[in-house]
Amino acid sequence: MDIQKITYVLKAISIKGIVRTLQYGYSRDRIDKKSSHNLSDNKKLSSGELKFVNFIEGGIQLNFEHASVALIFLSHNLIQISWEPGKSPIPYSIAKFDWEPQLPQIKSSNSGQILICGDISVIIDNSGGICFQDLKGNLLKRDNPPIREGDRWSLSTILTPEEHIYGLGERASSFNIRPGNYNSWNTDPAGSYSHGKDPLYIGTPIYLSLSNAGSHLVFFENSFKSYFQIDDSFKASFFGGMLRYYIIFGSFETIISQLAELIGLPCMPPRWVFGYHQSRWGYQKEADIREVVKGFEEHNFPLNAIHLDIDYMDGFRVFTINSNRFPGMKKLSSDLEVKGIKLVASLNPAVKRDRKYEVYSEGLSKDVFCKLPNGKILSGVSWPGWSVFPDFTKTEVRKWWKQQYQKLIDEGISGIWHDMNEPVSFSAWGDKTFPVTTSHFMEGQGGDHLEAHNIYGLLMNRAGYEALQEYAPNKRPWIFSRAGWAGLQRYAWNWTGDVETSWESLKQTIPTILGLGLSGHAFSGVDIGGFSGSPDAELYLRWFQMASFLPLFRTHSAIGTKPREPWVYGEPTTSIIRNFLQLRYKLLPYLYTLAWEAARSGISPIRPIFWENPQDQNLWDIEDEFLLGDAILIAPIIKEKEFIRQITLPQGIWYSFWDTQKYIGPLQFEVPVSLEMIPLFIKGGTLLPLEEDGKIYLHIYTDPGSTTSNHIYFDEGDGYGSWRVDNFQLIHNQNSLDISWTHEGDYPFPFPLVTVRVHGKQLIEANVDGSIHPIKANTFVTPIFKNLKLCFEE
Ligand code: MIG
Repeated sequence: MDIQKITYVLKAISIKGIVRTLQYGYSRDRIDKKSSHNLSDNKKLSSGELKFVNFIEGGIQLNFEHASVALIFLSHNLIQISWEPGKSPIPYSIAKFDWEPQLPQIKSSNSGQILICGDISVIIDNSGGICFQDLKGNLLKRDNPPIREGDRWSLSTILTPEEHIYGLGERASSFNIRPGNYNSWNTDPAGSYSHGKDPLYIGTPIYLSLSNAGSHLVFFENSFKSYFQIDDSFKASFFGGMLRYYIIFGSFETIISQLAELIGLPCMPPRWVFGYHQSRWGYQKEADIREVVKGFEEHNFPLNAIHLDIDYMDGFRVFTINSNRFPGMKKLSSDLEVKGIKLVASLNPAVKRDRKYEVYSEGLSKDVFCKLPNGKILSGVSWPGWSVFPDFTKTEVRKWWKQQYQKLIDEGISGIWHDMNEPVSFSAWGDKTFPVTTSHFMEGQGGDHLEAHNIYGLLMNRAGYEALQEYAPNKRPWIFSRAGWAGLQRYAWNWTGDVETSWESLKQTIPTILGLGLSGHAFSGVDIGGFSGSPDAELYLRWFQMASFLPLFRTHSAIGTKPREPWVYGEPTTSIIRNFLQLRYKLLPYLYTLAWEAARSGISPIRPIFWENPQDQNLWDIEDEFLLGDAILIAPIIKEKEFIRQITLPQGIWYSFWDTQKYIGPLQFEVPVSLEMIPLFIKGGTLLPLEEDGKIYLHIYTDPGSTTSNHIYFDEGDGYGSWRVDNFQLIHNQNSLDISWTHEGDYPFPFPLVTVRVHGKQLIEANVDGSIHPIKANTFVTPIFKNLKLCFEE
């Protein structure tokens, strides 16, 4: 623990608080001692002898001596497998139930059952082993017969030597998580974390496999505490519940969009969210906020949001505002609104035990809090001291919790930040969460914390999302959350929590966010500069440069760290940061279009480099670069004093953003870098919209011989009014380029003129809908057009 960390921990926790964490640890252990979660006398059982076979809609059901399995094709490349016995999951994550019935061809033989649907054939042998093949007989996946031990299922899948595994939610590991051992048990690492820490806040049991056989994705719909051992095989073990999992085969686009069909699409955020956010645990009062805003104005730095950490509350009582520190929240929010700056407020699930506090007393009378098996309300420790916690697994509780947000919305709060929802109860030792025996309502089915823990945050977000929908009906809800599970993307973004301030954690950001994206969590971000410490100018700058290309673009830091407004480092840092801020704002039309695409397909704006060419194994381990959409490749600087950077480019033409230098991939090479920049490459064939000073620039990067299409999405920036999508088709010839421009939707094109700029060729003639336009420096200005022909120098 470094000095800074100790200071902030001490500042944050009083002596009384420390005593409480001792008391809590003691009481949690005592409660859990009585629990029956004891494995010792359970035998390992496999499914046993096959008894009989049933044909069911879309698939087959096999009854074995000790278990049964139902295998159903939900679509021709999405298969649901459910092994019983075991409690069925409440389908909190599931967005689609009415799949069009599939009619797989089924062949039974003495050695097993074969199902063929679309391009997939599945073979279930008589001991419960399942093989997946393509129609050519290539093996895609092989699951051993699962094993049951007491209430616990485990399943092992054989991996091929070259197979790479990605995802499992939020992981501080290498991007390829094989080999490794991982837990799914949402956890606050407390203080800060860096590479190797496990588990973290979001342990989504979704992974992507990439091998010579192609790619597939697996989602275990089982929220129980679980762990995954990945080496020669992928072994998944669950502390309870039936063993239900889904497998999706196909290309990345197919896999991710099918996943999104199953667990829901991310919601379309308001446009301001893509601007810059400033936050700090330690902006204590209104004057601090106004001061920060003034700083942004004085330094000519754009700003779209300020975040209020827990200090805005009255004694950490959730849904209250401290009236000494924030005597006029409404006035503050409306003053900021005029400047285009939104307020985002932090919320924790813990409710202070204080009879005079309405949320607590009302909650008591409505019976909303989690209870222990003896019927008493569970008390835990959080920022407000002894606290109780809503049981979000009950519809009426979510409804009650939802109603609380109205107070904040009435004060002009635009966005919500959900923290501590793993959930956390501070404890001097052991697991910093509820006793595992805590009883949850589980929509009437009843269940313990082993089952409810991982979905606690998901359901808190659901309540919050529904609150914003209801109380700010003309705005699009925007929440970001520290914890979550499969389905979180429907309600909230996330961020990577309390990352340590270090070069190592800067480096970790890329694999962590890529893994989140492949687990369904399309929109993430990181505390710029790291949470726990005080970065020097170089580390802050490099972190800032990387985050300029992440969905959530926010500086945040722990209490007790040095000030970290983006100008505090002075020159040259301040000017470089301003340039990156400006670049981010230029990219808004592109970012917003990616958000719209994500909201239709589930595909994260942040993608691994192998997305470009899954066949190229040299890309499978690249974790120091990422793609923003399919047009921009970012190679952030993640090492101290690095001025030469090794770059890997996938196949195709790539142009350096800074000087239009052309590269032909696949290629590995070195480029010199300076503090002023990080390497950025634009893919040939792209039409990249950049917005600057109220004008739009269409940057065209040529790729002779190809046909490409690009979209730009526009709307009011919030709400549910009209929209438009501009579609550009580009036919790139050797010395000319034909562009046709069509659009859908009623929203008027927001610019009177467009500036077209060509990269990679010398422009000699621009024919816009039949008339020739004057050209200067490879650039010309035109109103909206239908057809454009560009002619280049030979
Ligand atoms: O126990 O609200 O991850 O961003 O500043 C720490 C105070 C609670 C953890 C969050 C962090 C936030 C801090 N919170």
